[in-house]
Order: sequence, then structure tokens, then C-alpha cells
Amino acid sequence: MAETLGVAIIGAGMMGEVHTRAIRLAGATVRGIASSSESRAAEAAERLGIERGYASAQAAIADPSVSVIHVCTPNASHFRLAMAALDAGKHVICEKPLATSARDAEALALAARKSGRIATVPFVYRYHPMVREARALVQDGSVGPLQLMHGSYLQDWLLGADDTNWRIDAALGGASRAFADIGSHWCDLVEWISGERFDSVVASLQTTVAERPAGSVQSFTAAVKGGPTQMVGTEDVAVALLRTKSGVLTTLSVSQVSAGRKNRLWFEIDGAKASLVFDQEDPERLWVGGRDSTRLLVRDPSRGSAEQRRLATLPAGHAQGYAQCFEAFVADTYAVIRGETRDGLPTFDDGWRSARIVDAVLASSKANGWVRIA
Ligand code: SOE
Repeated sequence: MAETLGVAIIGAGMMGEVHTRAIRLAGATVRGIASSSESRAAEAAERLGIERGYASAQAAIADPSVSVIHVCTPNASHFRLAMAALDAGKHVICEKPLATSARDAEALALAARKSGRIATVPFVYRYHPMVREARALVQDGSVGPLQLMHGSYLQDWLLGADDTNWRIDAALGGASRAFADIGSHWCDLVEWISGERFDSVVASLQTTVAERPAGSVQSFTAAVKGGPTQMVGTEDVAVALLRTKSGVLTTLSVSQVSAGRKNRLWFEIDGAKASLVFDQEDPERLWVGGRDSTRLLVRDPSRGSAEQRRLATLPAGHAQGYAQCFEAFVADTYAVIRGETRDGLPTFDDGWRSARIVDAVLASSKANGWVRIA
């Protein structure tokens, strides 16, 4: 029997918990967890049933029983921690955005290639079975030459002036918030499905809630009443018009302040033969539009493309969602670490690609014009 992988988690917030569950389901052993202090690490270890709370992130990276480091800390520390883990010879799963600048993301991608280790970024929406189906329909020619791509990624967890989070602070989250946090998922997904590459962008970013409570609160937690406030330096909404290398026009609206939209990643890819629509809040279905009739494909482990069937781990009608995507992503990362092959694993190269798009979006919004994506 293959030896189980020893894994350490750095970061004990919401994503640290999501990673912990996925690691366990993938059959690896969580050796320990590190947090912003030794006492927080001990508290997280107790809460999550992990054997050890490390004194520091460095202690996690130095643990000889660990071969994979999961970096789940605020964005500004991704570069330092992922680089230290690669330098120590570990495989790395680093939360997105991989880094807060394209330059740092590039350094990480190059270091990962040089190290020969597996280094991945959780662009997990690639793991919805119906997303795999959409990609297969583009690849087998059912969609035809692309005419237009469009969509949005909308949330509402930062709608109120009392809502806050560490991400609003550029020093922790990076210069872009909504676009780097969720627009990045949309761009990764649509490029990956369509096989197109965005070549240039004109974008506009806006902060619609100027002031929010100060302090570092977990994502998706209740609003904070009273107390000191801080000016917000990062965008709540973003709109981008993109053009791909082959000339396909694409529009994207991104928001973290759209009432009623919880996690609505939605896209439409319009081809000469068919259009495809996918909605992350209704992920069991894929709408396939035709000129004479339209079809609604339903996730089913016994039907459709090989990749839909591989990732459809529950019977049809037994809803799969975000958690299963995350689990499949972590399981695929570990399979590739074991030397197996998996389609569509998002790597540090994809994280670097995403950082170049984010940098171009920021530059375009500042310059008020078209910018080439490096
Ligand atoms: C918060 O906006 C967030 O948790 C993102 O950081 C994730 O990447 C996205 O999957 C859901 O929303």
C-alpha cells in the first residue's frame, strides 16, 4: 500500500477548514497546523482534531514528516510562505491569488518549475462536473467558432457598510480585491473552458462603500457594529471588456456588493453552433442553447464526457457542489504528486497567468484605456 502523504496547513481561517476536510478525504494525514500565533494554532488544532499546532509557519515548513504545505493565509504572505516551502523541497498548494503582484507570482511559478515539485492553486470551479462537460463540448466542436463570451461573478457578503474583512486592506489582500479574489476565478474558468487567451483589457474598478469597520474579520461572517473604521482602498465592483488573442470579445462584471447574489459565478459562451451557460449556484446543470431547440444537460455519472463522469462522484440528483470541487482538486494534486496524470490541474503557472490579468486590469482602470495582458 502507498505511504500516506504528510501534510501541514498554514492558516486557520475559513479556507484552512475547507482544506482540512479535503485533505482528509484524499487520504493524507494532517500532521499539524500553523496560524498567526502559537496559541491560535493550538486552538485550531484542538477545534479541527489535528495532532499538532506549530509554533510558527517556519516550524510547519521545517517538519520532516510533511511533504505538502497548504498555504491558506491572507494574500500578502502567499509569496513568502510558498517560496519558503518550495525552498524546503515541499510540494505546495497555495491559495489564490498566488501573489499580490505579477512579478512575485512569476518568481513562484519559475521556482516551482525549477524545484520539480507539484505546486497548485485552487481554481476549484474547474472541478464542477458540468464545467468539464462544457469544456468537452467546446473541444469536440459542438459549440463551433466562438462569437462572444460574457458573464459575471457576484456576491453580497460585503454589501453593508458594517461588513468588513482583512481583504479590504490592500496591505493584506493586495491592490485589487474583488477582481483578484473572484474575477480571477471567472477568467481562469472561461479561458480554460474556451481554450482562448485574453490578450487585452479595458477595465474600470470602483469602491462603492468608502468606509468600513477596521479589523481583520473572517470572510462571510456577520457585520461588525460600532468601533473604529478605516477608509477602503480596494474595489467593491469591477467591469472588464476583454479581447482574446483570436479576437473574441468578452465582458465580465464582478461585485461583492450585489444583494441576493451569494456566490454567483455565471458565464455564457456563444459559438456558431451552440451557446453554453453555467451558473455556480445551480451547478448540476448546463444549458446548451441551439437555434432550433435548447437542451438542459444534468450531471450524471453514467453520461456525458469522461471527465464529467470521473468527477461525478454522487448519483444524479444527489447534489454536488463547491465542497466536492475542492475535494477533487486536492485529490488530483496528490495524485499528480504520486506520479499519476490528471487533466486540468491548476498550477502555479495558472496563478501567474491570473496575476498578469489582475495587473492589467489595475493598470487599465488607472489609465482609463486598453492595456495588453503581458
Ligand atoms: C470570498 O470572496 C471567496 O471565499 C473567495 O476567496 C473564494 O475564492 C471563492 O471561491 C468564494 O468566495
